[in-house]
Amino acid sequence: MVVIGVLGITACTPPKQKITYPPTDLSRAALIPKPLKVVPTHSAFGLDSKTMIYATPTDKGFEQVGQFLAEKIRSRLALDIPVNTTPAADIERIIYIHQTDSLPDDSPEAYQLYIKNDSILLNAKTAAGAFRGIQTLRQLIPEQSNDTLAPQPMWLIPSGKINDAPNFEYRGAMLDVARHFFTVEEVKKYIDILAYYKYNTFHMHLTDDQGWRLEIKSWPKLTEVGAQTEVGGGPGGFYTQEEFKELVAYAAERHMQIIPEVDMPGHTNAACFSYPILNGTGKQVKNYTGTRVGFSTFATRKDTVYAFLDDVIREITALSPGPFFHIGGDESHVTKKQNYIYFVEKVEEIVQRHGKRMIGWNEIAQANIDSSTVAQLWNEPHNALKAAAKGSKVILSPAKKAYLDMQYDSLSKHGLHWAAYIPVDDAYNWDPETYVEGLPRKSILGLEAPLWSETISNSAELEYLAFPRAIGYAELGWTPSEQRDWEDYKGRLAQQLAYLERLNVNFYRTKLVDWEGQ
Ligand code: TNX
Repeated sequence: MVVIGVLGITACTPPKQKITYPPTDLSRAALIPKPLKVVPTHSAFGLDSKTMIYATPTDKGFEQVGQFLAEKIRSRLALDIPVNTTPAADIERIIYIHQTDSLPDDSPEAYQLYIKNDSILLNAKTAAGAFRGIQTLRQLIPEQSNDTLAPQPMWLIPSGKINDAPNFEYRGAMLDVARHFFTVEEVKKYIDILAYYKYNTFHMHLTDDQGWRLEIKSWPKLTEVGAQTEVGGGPGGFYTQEEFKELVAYAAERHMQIIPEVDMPGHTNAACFSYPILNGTGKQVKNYTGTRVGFSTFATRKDTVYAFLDDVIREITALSPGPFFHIGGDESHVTKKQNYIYFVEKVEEIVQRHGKRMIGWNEIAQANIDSSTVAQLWNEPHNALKAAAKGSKVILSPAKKAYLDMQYDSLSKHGLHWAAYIPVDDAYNWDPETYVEGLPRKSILGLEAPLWSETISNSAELEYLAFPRAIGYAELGWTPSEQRDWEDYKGRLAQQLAYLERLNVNFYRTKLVDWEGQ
C-alpha cells in the first residue's frame, strides 16, 4: 500500500507555481494523444524499486513490450525493474501487461489501463496495443520522484481507468532523406519520439532528383554515383541494406512500420544520372543539387526501366516486412499524361507481384488503380475523391495543413511557404475527417505529416520544423474530433517540455504555448 505523504507541491513557491493540481488526479494528466476515456480514482500507484513487470509469457511480443518499458524506466529513473522473473521477496507492486481478446474496441491497437495502489493492469489484444498503452504509462510517470513516506524514491502514477483506441488505423510521419541525407542515428531519434506519441508508420522518401539513398545490390551505381549529392552540394550519403534493416527493426520494436518510397517516374534525376539508360527526357543528365521539381522522368516505354524497377522493388520489399510500397508518382511534369498512366499501371503490377500494396501521391488516381492501392492526398482533393470512387483508401497529408516543412511564420529559420505558413494552432485546428468535402469516412485510412528536407540537414533543424507540430498530428490521428480542443491541448502540450528537454529536442518554442507556466 502506498502512503502518500506531502503531495509533491513545493513548500517554497517558485515565481510561477508549476503543478497546480494534485499529481494523483488522472483526469488532469497531460496525455497526448488524449485517450478516449479516463476515469480518475484519486489515489496513486507508487513506482519504485519494489515494482516488477509481468507480461503474458506465451506471447513474445508482450514480453518485449515489458522489456521496452523496463529499459525506458531504467534509463530515465535509474530504476532496475525486473521483467517476468520469479518475484523477489521484497516485491510489493506489479505492472501486469496482459493479453486478452475481450476489449470493447475492435482496433488491434486498443488497450485498457487499470491503475490501482498496488497494481497496474494493462490489457491489450496485441503487442501493438500493449505498446501504445506503455506510452500512456510513460507519460504518466512524473519528472521527479514524489515526497512519500516510503524509504526509497517513489514516482506516483495517478490511479484510475483508461480505455483507449485510435480513431485512424494509419498515423504516419514522412522524412525526406533524399534532398538531404539523415544518418541512421538521426532517423532513430526521430522514430523514437514519434513512437512516444503513438505514431505507427514511418514513411521514408528514399529517392529524389538530388540523391538515391538505399543500396540496391543489382544496380550498384545508384549509391556509388547517385547517393553522392544532396541539395546545396553537400556530401549526400546512403543506407546500406544492413543499415536499412536496422531501421526497420528499430521501428518494429516500437510497433511502427517503415514504408519505403522510390519516387517515380518524375523526381528521378539521381537514378538517371547513375544509369542514363533510364532517362526519358532526351537530354544529357547532369547531377542536380538545386530545389526545382518536375524536370526529370524515367523512359516510361522502355522495357529496361521495368526490368530495373523489378530488381529495385524486389530488393526493397525483401528488406521491409510491412504491407506497403510507395511509388511516389508526384509532379511528373515532363512525362506525357498517357505515358504517366501507362507507367503507374505497370509499376502497380510489379509492386503487387512482389506481394505489396501500392501507395502513391494523389496524381496516381489518374491511372486505373486497383482498389487495394492507396492514394496520398497532398494537393488535389479531386484526385483523392477519384481514388475513393475507385474503392481506394486515402491518406490525408494536405500541404496547407499537414506539411511539416512549411514555415510557422515569416520569421521561421527553416522551411518553405509555398502552401501556407502553418503556426502550431493551425496545424492542430482542422479535421481530417471533413477536410475533403465528399470524401467518405470509410475511405480515409489515416493521416500523415510529411517533412521535406530542402531546407534542413540535421536533427536540430529537423526537430525545429517537426516539433511541436508533429505532436498535434499525433492527436489528430488518434483522438476523435469531438474530444479535441486547442485550449485544452495547448496546456497538455506545454507539459511536454520536460520530455522534450530531456531528449534534447530542438523544438520551436511557439509563443502560442505557455511553456514556462505549465
Ligand atoms: C512538393 S509534396 C513535393 C516535394 C517537395 C515539397 C516541398 C510532393 C508530393 N511533392 O517534392 O519537396 O513540395 O514542400
